[in-house]
Amino acid sequence: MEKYEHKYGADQIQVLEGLEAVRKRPGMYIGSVSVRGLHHLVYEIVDNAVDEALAGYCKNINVVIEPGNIICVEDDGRGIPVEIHKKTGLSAAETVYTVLHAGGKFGGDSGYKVSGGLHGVGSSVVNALSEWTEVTIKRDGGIYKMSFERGKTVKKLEKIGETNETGTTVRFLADSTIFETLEYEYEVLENRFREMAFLTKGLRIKIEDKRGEETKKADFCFEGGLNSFVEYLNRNKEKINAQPIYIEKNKDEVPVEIAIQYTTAYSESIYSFVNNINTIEGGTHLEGFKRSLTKVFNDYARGHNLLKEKDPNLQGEDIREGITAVISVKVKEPQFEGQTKTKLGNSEVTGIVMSALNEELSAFLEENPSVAKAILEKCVSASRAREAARKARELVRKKSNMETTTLPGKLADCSSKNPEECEVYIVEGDSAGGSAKQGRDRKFQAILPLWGKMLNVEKTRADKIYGNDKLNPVIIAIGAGIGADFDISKIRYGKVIIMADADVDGAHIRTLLLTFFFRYMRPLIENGNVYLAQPPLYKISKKGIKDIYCYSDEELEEKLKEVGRENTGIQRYKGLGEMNPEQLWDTTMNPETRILVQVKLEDAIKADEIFNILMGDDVAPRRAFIEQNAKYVKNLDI
Ligand code: 28F
Repeated sequence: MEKYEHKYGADQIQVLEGLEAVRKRPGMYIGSVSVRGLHHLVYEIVDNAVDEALAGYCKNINVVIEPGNIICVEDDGRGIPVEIHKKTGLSAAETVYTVLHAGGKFGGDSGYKVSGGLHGVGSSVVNALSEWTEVTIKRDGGIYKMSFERGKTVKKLEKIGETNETGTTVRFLADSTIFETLEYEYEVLENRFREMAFLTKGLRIKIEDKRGEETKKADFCFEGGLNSFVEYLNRNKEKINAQPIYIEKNKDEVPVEIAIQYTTAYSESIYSFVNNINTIEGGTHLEGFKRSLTKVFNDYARGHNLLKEKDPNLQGEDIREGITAVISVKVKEPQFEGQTKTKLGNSEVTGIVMSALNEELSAFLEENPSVAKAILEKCVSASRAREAARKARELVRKKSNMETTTLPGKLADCSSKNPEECEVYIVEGDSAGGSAKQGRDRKFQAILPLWGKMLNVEKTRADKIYGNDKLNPVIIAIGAGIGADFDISKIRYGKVIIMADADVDGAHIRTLLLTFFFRYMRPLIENGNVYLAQPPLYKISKKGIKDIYCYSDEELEEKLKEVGRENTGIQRYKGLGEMNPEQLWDTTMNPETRILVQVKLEDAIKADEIFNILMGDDVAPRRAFIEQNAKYVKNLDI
């Protein structure tokens, strides 16, 4: 730290160079300059307010998206300190907003136990990447204000009034010369703040979107913490234990909070957080959770004769079938690993989570024998299904060994064997499949037609997936296995493209296939290999001009204005089958002209929920979801 201060000291020029580095390589600090990076700016500021809440001083955070995509975040914490900082010669507040890593600099004994985000370095990054920033602080009886442009101080901190309240308010406009878009997505922010409120028991976070004619708003405050989180995740599911199992414990100064509730579903939904950051890649805390869960349930089952002596132990996956759980730990010096730096590496955390859960979960099971029995019955039946699945899988393997490289009969493969350039179109219906086969470039494009009713994996246990005659061709064509066996390095095509009609049936098959990929080949989605083809909705034909294809109603209107409506033919395509091979190539398959939508996994929690709603048993939430989202159905982003 000494060295650091020496280097930057009071030298303003160096400070500016620091922020200049952020502007030169914004991706290094916020991941990207897409809408994702834009949202990151808001999270950085809100994280600081949440840190103040974790320190025990802030109860309310208000976020407003103002017209013009200005963000305003307000908290009722202590207010950022305003006195002059000895080393920099600047006020502490200005230092926080202009010196890169300033947060860490004060980190040691500022009363901040742990911190999310970039550990407090966020403020100066947001400042550097904003056209302007305004910070207002209420503290020590006064109201103080300062402002910046692109990270540079344009108005020093000055006292502008008196108050006996405390808190910090930050307003900023992201820099349009840096970000691809300034358009915040309300739903994405709302989701993140709901999650943050679940993770910080008792903290109230409000969000308001004042950009449109109608203000959208939400108000989140959960006294139940993770208990509320799990109840929310399971709100549309059939529960096995009515109340989540809730554990809150401090072990070796690491706060551990866990909530568990079993449902009758077949999937497992476990979400883990470290310092409020979603650890998508898991890590040592998740490892500890899984190990303890397996041990405690096996011990209980043996102790209570639910497993006989000759029975093998239940496996982890048996015990996790139908589980919904959230794990949150707060770690002082987290080490993040993995591709996206969302995997906890601190080895001591495994044991900490294990010992917390071992004690509390076994006590819970002893006190609630009927719940324990209901859960274990489900685990035992999951273990039988797993055994059946293993047999089914071996059968499939044996078969495919005998037939060695036999690809599905319906697959028209491409001649190239280089996965990087190869694509497979999964096409609904034989007639569209026929056109696609004739229209394709057979060097790198393969066609797999599907027909008949696709299996809904959301309502099916794993043993029925293996050997299913609708899914098997898809599995074998892709060539990388499924479930725990899935190996992304073996995929035969770099692009797996779902091509379905732009109607309700097409949407259905698309969702069925996406559900299957999400549950059984998730890395394929995570790795960005799954695409949706976008066939045109209309063709405009007019003498003397080339046919024009339109992919939406808006585009049709626009193009009709350009060419005029007189003597103009408009064809509405009802299905892919109506297009001849050449048209299909021109509009949907030619890499030069086609539109492909890459399926992205922005938010696995949301995606899990959507698939469950769309494909699960409960009808009412499905109808509500479809009604709410009808206008988006064409581009279902998960
Ligand atoms: C809308 C965004 O950023 N809120 C914040 C505080 C409070 C303190 C603080 C912040 C100590 C010296 C680094 C107050 N009193 N909302 C926010 N509230 N930062 S950010 O301290 C900053 C560190 O510089 C604070 C006593 N200790 C800490």
